[in-house]
Amino acid sequence: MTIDVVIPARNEATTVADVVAAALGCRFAREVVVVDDGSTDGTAERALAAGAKVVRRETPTGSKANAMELGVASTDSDAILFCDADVVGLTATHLDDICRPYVEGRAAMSVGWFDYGMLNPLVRRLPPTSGERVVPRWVWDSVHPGKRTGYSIEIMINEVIAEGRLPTTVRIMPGVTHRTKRHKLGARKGYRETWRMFWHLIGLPVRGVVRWRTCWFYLRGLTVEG
Ligand SMILES: Nc1nc2c(ncn2[C@@H]2O[C@H](COP(=O)(O)OP(=O)(O)OP(=O)(O)O)[C@@H](O)[C@H]2O)c(=O)[nH]1
Ligand SMILES: [Mg+2]
Repeated sequence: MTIDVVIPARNEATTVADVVAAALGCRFAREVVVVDDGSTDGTAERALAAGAKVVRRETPTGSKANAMELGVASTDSDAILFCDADVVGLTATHLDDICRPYVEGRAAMSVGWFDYGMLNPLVRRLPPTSGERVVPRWVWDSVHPGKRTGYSIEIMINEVIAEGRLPTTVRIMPGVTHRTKRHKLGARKGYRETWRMFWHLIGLPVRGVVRWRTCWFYLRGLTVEG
């Protein structure tokens, strides 16, 4: 079984090299692919120097999901370990721990949550929204093409898993955080964008884009490890 790592990155020069280093150290990962479409801060160069294969487009694809699609298309692995490029504190051990339940056949999807400290017991019971997750290629292929857009792609992957009632494992990645939109865009714009994203996600079941039973599945069907 092969697992390739796909890292969508747009203007993540600050963190991308460390994320690539963690991915290259993951014992289950074969190849590490960074997808950069239109970065202006040298993200692709840093990723390349750190040892990643870089899929580069001069023009933006328009969204994280589109970038992920390019990354998946550039590999032929059986499974994909997705990872955001703006993660801080990530190590190869965190990624090994995410992959292990999948490799050992205990989970069809295994997800890592950021470390929210005292909130961890609550957070890890929620439908997972973080980008750090391993899924078999067929799960990605099963996300309806019309839903492979924007920043709700993780919810759409969740939906495929929930519809199949497939075993899912979540774990906290101790010490791992990320550069939020506030860091990247400044406080005012960052908070505005974060709220926009939050309401968009909340609105998905309300607007019928994803079924309520997807949420229900995650509230009762998760195996929490670590
Ligand atoms: N290649 C590429 N990567 C993208 C694009 N949009 C987002 N990304 C990357 O996808 C990852 C997650 O994107 P973020 O914008 O941080 O979204 P998020 O982590 O869901 O939101 P925050 O909680 O605000 O950090 C990061 O590595 C981004 O650089 C895009 O259009 N193209
Ligand atoms: Mg982020």
